[in-house]
Amino acid sequence: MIKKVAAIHDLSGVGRCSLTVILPTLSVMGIEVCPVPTAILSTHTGGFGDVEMRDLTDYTIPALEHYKRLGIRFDCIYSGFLASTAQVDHCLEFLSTYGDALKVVDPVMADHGKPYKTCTPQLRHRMKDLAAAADVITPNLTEAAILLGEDPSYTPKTHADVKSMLARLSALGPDTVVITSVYTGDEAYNAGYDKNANKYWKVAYKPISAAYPGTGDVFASVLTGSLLSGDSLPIAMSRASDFLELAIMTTFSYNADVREGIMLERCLSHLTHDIVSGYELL
Ligand code: PXL
Repeated sequence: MIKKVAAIHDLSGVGRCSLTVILPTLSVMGIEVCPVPTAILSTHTGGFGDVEMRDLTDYTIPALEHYKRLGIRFDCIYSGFLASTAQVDHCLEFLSTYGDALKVVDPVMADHGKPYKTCTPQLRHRMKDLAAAADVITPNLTEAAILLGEDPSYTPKTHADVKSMLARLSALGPDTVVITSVYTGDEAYNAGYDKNANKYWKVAYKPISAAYPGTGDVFASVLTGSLLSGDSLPIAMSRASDFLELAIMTTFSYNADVREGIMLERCLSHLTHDIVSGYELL
């Protein structure tokens, strides 16, 4: 059977992020995506000036009610960029309605030590409630610090610091935590924790000196698709890291406008093969 994911994210017209990358990524992995848009934006909020945005807060619950009337089943509820604090409650309603689904929360709020323009202090505060209700969370380092009530620019110095962050995030509720874009010593990696197995994982990647928007969304999508296909956490992390490394290397080689995100169209076919280059215990 084809797995079905309700993806509660925004739709940004230009800049390859959120639903425009989630849909093709999960589709090519053989998973059906049912988008539940939280907002429509002309571009993402990272560098295109005055964005045209429509908040769809009044849409989420009526859409859920319709799915309930139809008896639609979802194997996974996957939330990301939210436009209002009310949408935190709407996501919680989705999660409690589909209690058996895999609950993936990507707490999209910030990056590189700074919150995104639209992410208010209230929304940052409430995102913790959503993370607490998840099975899997995929914050980047800045979002991880925010969820833990630390300074958004906090950077861990050692593996022990990273493991402490992972354990404290898991203590909020989720059994599986993956922190992306961690840098300690001279190594860049994605770090994961599986509470049930009590194991910490590290998947290293080659860093590139350009920060493309939407990479967190692609990472969380590949991870979700992989977990839904039955992969273990280190394999899922490895597939997501390897794919991102390939997509970023490809995009960088063309000297493309960073704001436009990664050249997914050139790389998606790689997701049809198993690419697992390696993982280590953290
Ligand atoms: O990729 C994260 C993201 C998602 N959605 C919107 C964004 C961003 C990051 O800038 O602006 C609208």
